[in-house]
Amino acid sequence: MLPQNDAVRKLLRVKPWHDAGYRGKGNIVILDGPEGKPRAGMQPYLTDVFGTATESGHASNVAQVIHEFAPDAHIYYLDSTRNKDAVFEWVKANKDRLKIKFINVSQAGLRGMETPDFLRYAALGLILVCASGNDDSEEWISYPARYTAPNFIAVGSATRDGNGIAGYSNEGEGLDVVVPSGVYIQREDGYVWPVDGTSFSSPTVTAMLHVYAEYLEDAGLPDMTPAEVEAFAHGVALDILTKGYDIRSGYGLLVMPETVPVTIPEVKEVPPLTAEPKKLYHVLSTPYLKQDEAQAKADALRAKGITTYLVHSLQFGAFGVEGNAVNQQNNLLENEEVDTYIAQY
Ligand SMILES: [Ca+2]
Repeated sequence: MLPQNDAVRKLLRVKPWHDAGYRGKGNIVILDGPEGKPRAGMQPYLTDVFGTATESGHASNVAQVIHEFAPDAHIYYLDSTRNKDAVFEWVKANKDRLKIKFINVSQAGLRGMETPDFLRYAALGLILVCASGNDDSEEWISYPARYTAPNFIAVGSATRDGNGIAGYSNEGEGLDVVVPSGVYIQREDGYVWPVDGTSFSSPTVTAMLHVYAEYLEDAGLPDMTPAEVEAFAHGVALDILTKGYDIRSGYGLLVMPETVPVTIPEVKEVPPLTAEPKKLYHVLSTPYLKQDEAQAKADALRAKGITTYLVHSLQFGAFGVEGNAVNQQNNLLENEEVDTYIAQY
């Protein structure tokens, strides 16, 4: 990630989620034009699925913007302007294997023309995060962003400070949220520059929603339906401009929830209870330990023949006081026999 984007990551409250370990692991699809060749350094996270990219350009830039907000995500890029049916069939055949939830569409029908080709992706249950278009329209947003199914999240461009709307950003009914464009990306020779346009607001939103979905999965919570994703985006957005929904900013500036919600962490590899569990079970609570330090402590206990649960808690405040930690851990193990804890604060 580029330090030049620290300010926008802070504005959109993405940083605490990254710090808590939610950096967007998983897969995202982008449907874009022909210019999606990975630049040097992008190969680890960007796959040109059909190998048809002609050069590095618009689609490569979109992928870099996603990477700035979801650095652990892998991006599958397809040129949806050619071989449309083959592209669709690939997505249909691979979406479950790759657990694809979100598709970024930084494309817009010319002058508000319809783009029905994207409807079939929505019919698969996928969520298409779409740029509202750069026609400076004050009356309509472009398709596919304009489609009314909840599967289409329409994204416009806010100004850098998040308080206004960029002049070019299409405004109209159906606009869901805005975020700034002007995200910095890097060319192969090291040159860093900002990319402007709703094409580069949409991937920011794609990445943020993907990070939230990663959190839900990690917490063992159910996937959001398209309607729930839309409701989440509307609910978490900061209202700007005129009070309430307005066609310039939609529901407002999309930000992440202010804090990472507290959940009871999942305990992995619970061994079967043995005849005398009472003195065998230890729990290492490690809210502020580095993962490798916690692992070393757990290994040391195990080396002594003590069965040890290692509980990684990235949720801030989950174990505010020691007594709380004990209660939490009893609950999470559903085992009142646990009587020894090592808690680090
Ligand atoms: Ca408003």
